[in-house]
Amino acid sequence: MSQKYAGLDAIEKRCDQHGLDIEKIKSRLKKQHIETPSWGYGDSGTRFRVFPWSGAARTAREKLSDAAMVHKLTGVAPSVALHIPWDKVDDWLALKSYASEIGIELGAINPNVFQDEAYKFGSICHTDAKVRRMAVDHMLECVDIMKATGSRDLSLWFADGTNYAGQDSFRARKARMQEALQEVYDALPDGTRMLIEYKFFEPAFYHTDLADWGIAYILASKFGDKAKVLVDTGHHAQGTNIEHIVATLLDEDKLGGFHFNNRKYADDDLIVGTVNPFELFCIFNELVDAEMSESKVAASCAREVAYMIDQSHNIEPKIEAMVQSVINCQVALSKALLVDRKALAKQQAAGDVLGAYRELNNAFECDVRPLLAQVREEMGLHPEPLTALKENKYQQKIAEERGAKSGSGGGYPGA
Ligand code: PSV
Ligand code: MN
Repeated sequence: MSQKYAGLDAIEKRCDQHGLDIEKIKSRLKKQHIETPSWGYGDSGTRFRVFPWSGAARTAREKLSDAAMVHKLTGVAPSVALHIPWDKVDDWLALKSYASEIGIELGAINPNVFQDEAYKFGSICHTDAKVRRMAVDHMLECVDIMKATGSRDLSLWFADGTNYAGQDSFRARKARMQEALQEVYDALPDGTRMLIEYKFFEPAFYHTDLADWGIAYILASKFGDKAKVLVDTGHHAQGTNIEHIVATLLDEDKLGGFHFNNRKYADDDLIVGTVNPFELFCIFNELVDAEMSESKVAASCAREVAYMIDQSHNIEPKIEAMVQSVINCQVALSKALLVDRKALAKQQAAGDVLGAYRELNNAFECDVRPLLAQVREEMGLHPEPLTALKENKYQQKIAEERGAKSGSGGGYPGA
């Protein structure tokens, strides 16, 4: 007999009053898919210090095992993104079957073209054709890895940029970037996609070649349907309206995926939805709106979006942080599903500025925790994933087995 969670009545009442189908909402929540990143399970830090965490994953298999635990607890994190070469193994098929044994899948493949000595002045935008060749070859190797792992998405981010005006020619760099990416695009097997991520600064401080969604969109449009834009929520200037970007890309069939995280200032590794939960809700609201929309283009684009977390936790317990991240995405989706879209459209058409705002905000203010507990119970899970994590002692077990590395100066995860 299924238990009814305290507070679920309020949600049921809202659904009744607003003509929302609670069974449909629950079934959408059960289908949510949040991909976690392998690099979120290993030790990482800032350039000032890496604080070791007892139990941090040291190998690709350990990262998969941690990701499998996050999925076991939440039920909605069934795949793991890999970064190459951080997660490179000799036998991809063996890794793939290990993943499936522990109940997960290998997800997006992220080529790393920012850590080699050769990339000091860039990778695919470098003036030296030999360096560009090296970067393209690495991406082509990643396309081969995708064939072995069965991954759908090649997720691309470039650290390319300059630090001073005049350091290089913007247009020449743009041409080099386009030529390199075209070669990779042409190698993509059917059914796979290239996700083009942008970031307005860091590590370059004067200009970044792929700085914003406009540049990513231009490239993706030139290549074709398999090329889409990836929105990393932490990669915008303060105040940028991310939900507007999301809506625009959905409408153009060019939104490919997300890297979720949050930030107060400039770094982007905080847990998604912690600094600005309203922004995350507004992003999910656009996605749900597109999924339900009469526009076939936006609806089908929304259904194919890859929802990924991109966070390297520096001081947080890593598994707990990832479970919390997944929960925050569940909360945002639940609230977006509770928006009364018909009533909202009416308020918009009537020009009722604040009525429309309140219509949206009423969904944001719902306490969705009982709904999520109910959904989890129906999925055969513990209603509180963080309690289940504490109870199952997984973190103690890996701390004992793996121990802690000694700390070191900073660096990227996996460095
Ligand atoms: C860069 O800041 C980024 O967001 C890219 O997605 C990388 O692949 C990832 O972080 C890890 O460095
Ligand atoms: Mn990212």
